[in-house]
Amino acid sequence: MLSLTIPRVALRSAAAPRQFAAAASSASVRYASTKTLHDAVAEIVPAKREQFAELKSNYSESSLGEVKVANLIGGMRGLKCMLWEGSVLDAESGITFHGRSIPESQKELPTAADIGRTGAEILPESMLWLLLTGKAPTNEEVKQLSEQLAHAGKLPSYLEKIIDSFPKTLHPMTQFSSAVAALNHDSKFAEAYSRGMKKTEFWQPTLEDSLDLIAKLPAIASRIFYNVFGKGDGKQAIDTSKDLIENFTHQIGYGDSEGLIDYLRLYIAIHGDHEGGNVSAHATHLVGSALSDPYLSYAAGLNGLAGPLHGLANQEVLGWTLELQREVGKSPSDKEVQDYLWKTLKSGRVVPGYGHAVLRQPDPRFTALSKFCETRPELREDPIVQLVQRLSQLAPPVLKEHGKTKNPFPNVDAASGCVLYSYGLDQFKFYTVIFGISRAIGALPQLVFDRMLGLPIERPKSLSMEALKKIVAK
Ligand code: FAM
Repeated sequence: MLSLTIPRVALRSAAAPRQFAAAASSASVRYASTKTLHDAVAEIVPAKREQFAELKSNYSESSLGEVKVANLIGGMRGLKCMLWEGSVLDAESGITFHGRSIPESQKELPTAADIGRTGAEILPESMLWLLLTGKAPTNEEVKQLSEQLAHAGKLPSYLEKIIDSFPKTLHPMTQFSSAVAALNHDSKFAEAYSRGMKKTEFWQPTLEDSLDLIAKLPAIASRIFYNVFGKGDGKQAIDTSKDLIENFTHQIGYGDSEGLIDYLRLYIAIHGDHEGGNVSAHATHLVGSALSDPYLSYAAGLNGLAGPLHGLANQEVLGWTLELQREVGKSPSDKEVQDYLWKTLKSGRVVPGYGHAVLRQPDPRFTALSKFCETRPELREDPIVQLVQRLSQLAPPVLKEHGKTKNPFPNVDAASGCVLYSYGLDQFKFYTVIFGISRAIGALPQLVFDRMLGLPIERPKSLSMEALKKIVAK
């Protein structure tokens, strides 16, 4: 297996023990004036540990609020009980990645054009670097990371055989999580753990596995895509001069769509992290807390992402929007759209793409994708994209009047799948797999932080209703 993270030259010995230096890959590219991602992460380890030690020794007994019965029976909403470094979600202003909003990240992070490719959107590789280090990378650092990922993107033949053996009728998300779990066959973390590696060094093979997995996700996804939908090159060819998403888009047979390539870069970059409490991030973190390797941990996250209230929503939104279009035609009146919204609600269904467990304003990720649509003539004229924009105006008043959801505004899924559809990527069942490529760049960095800080196994306390009653009746 390729080692992604180890620079060819001059590793600080405290940060990278001998066995990792020895594993340095000939594929790993080093630019004279740049550091590798491994170097950049190693640099922040002492400060992160110091910050953690200070919190632990000075504030362990400080309260972050009380736990109410409503928290226990209400999906733990609002309970501050998890450490998550990469991003913080504010109910009003939305997500920030190490303090940067989406527009700020778009200004600061290197784009495809910055590394000599075509495209104006954030490269997911840049976001990955930011999430892991808290700093924006230089253009050279991202170029190097992009090349390292490309070099490690090829699938081992045992995995190709496993993927090819799945029935075509198996949902692509089930195939995706199974294939990801199977990669633990090659886990550097599992191997190092069984050799008795010191706890303080756990973060290193975790980083190595995480980058290996991120590098391979596009090829896993596109092999599934080829097997199920018969589109793409079938071989998951990788051109090391292309970035992660350009290669992926070629692999699934849409490589000539410059608009889709740039859309997917933005999509993957901004879907990556949404703090720790969402199901996919939390599941990855929870399973990882048992020191399961990154492949097993992220497979758990993907299984959560496959739920209709979480990642599957983008598939649901498109199905629902097309149903709406079929019922009311391509140029419906406002009243026809509103009636359809009411019909959905009265039948006891949710309006997919609306509402959020934390956000109380329109999702800034939705806003970023909408802005992308405004910049592209091919999307501005597209009937589905136009319908998505109209819905974002018409649905909130209906949902407010309906009176149930705490957030009547669009979330990211209200737009994400519809834009894919407009670009001709109309295999709905694949949409959550694309989300799954993205979530890895947020959930896996946290596993690295978990192990850098030596976080313990998660074990919250549960209570039966009987036990609960005894406590509250006192
Ligand atoms: N349409 C109709 N009813 C809705 C609704 C919607 N879009 N969103 C919430 N509600 C209902 C909800 O079902 C609940 O009803 P009950 O009391 O009968 O159970 C009530 O409003 C209160 O829910 P809430 O507190 O506002 O939301 P939750 O935190 O329980 O749930 C979501 C959050 C996202 C699961 C919920 O808003 C929903 O089901 N939305 C539609 C599905 C969707 O778009 N999911 C994607 C979320 C996205 F951000 C992601 O994870 N990818």
